[in-house]
Amino acid sequence: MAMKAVCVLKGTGEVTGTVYFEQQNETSSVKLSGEITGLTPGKHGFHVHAFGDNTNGCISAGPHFNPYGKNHGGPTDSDRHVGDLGNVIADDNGVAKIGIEDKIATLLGQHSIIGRTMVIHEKEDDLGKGGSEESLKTGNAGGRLACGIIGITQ
Ligand SMILES: [Cu+2]
Ligand SMILES: [Zn+2]
Repeated sequence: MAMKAVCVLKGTGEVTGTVYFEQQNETSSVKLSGEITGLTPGKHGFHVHAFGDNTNGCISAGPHFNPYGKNHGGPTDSDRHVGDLGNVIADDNGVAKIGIEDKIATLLGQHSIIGRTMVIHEKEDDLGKGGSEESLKTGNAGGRLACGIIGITQ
């Protein structure tokens, strides 16, 4: 059974975006598409955070979604949070086009990312390679520019 989801990113500044998710079945990867605008050019950390809670802004989304108790890493690492989708890259106009295929994050089953929060960060995610404790938790990606709750769509 295919599943589709969508997330509208908003924050306190100019950064906005829409992210679309699609997954064919339990064993297939999830495909993300869409666009984020208003960014500074370059890389920005992009994660699924644990809670679908934006009551106090993006900070209420909590830490990276990590149901298996792993360290922070990059999308291709085996030691990574389920929510670790790496970086998106904004062009000179501050626009990041999203084209991600991920094998770990899923829209289906017990550890689905639906109902959790997608966050776009101020800085580049070091993918756990920063050589510090913080790198293994957050990737030193800095502040949360915009976020939105991942919801089911048709
Ligand atoms: Cu994050
Ligand atoms: Zn992480």
